[in-house]
Amino acid sequence: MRHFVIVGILVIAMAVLTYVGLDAAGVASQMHPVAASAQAASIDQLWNWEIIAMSFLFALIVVPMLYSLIVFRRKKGDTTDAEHIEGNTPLEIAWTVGPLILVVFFAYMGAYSLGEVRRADPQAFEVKVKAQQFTWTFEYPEYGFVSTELRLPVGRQAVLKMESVDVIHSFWVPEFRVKQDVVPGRVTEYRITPTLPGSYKVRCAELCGTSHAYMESPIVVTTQADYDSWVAEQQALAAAAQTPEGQGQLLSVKNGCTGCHSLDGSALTGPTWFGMYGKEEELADGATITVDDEYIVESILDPNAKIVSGFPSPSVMPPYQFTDDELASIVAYLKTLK
Ligand code: HEC
Ligand SMILES: [Cu+2]
Repeated sequence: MRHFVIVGILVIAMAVLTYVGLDAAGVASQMHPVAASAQAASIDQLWNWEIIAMSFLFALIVVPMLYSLIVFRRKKGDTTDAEHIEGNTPLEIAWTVGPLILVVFFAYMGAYSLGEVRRADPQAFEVKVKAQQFTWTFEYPEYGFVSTELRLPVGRQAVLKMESVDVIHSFWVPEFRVKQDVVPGRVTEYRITPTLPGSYKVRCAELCGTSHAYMESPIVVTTQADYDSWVAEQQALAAAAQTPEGQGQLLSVKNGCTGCHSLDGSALTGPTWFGMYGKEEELADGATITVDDEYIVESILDPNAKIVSGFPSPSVMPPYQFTDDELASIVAYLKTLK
């Protein structure tokens, strides 16, 4: 009996020490980035309960093992056999009922946080998300524009209706905690209520091809006022799409081009569009061409026809299909980028 009391006390002490140690090492709190959504709360709470259970189970195994190793060590000269034990009913009941309670508790906690994460706000506004190798695009049907970054006002639930045009992707913003697959041929739903203004990133969390690692887009959470002025800006941009240049700009945003091609000279997955038109371009095979209408059209319809020097072959750019009108407006738009 004395041994049980000592081991019991040691187990509790060890469990507390383990939990405090893990917490100080940042496992319970800092392993996650800052929580930036209402949905994060119940997930972080579940995580915390799991760390507590882990600390206790760790102590429950390690303490009796070490205690037995030290206290019940064979004495010098003792050659007798150990005591023969034939089952122990109370012990068997305990190790069946204990884990059962634990599993039921976590099943309840899991179901509870799933319910919290999925809870629909009738006031939620919709954003259509399109995933494709290797970009995200965000359509705001309420306002009629498309964007390569996702802007959300703080404190309002957004419901993302997500579709993939090619393979399986996964929408993951670590600060929001929730993660959801995007599957071709069906629409998946993702509900989020941002609570903390700031800049985050959506990362694709499902290996989806060669440039999977670069499949990330900005997420910006702002106050309602900043959000409203951004919406007005985007709407003005969409209105400007009446001209061929504007139409070309809209097409390139809508088709995810600007996820790979920067407009300001910076390097993304593809060559920058800044100053591209009319420039002498070196190709992977050593030839040099001048970027003109014909070359641009060919690059869009058949990216593998000519690979720009320094980029992998076959090209990571998918082939596109456009009408002649659309191609002309994309060319017109590219001419303006200098
Ligand atoms: C997944 C990333 C990706 C997407 C999306 C993408 N591209 Fe590209 N693009 C590339 C890469 C990489 C290259 C360079 C390799 C090559 O020549 O194919 C390239 C090359 C080009 C070139 C030739 C550039 C030069 O400097 O010679 C043009 C023009 C072009 N893309 C237009 C487009 C248009 C228009 C769209 C959208 C309709 C688009 N791209 C979408 C990655 C992409
Ligand atoms: Cu992906």
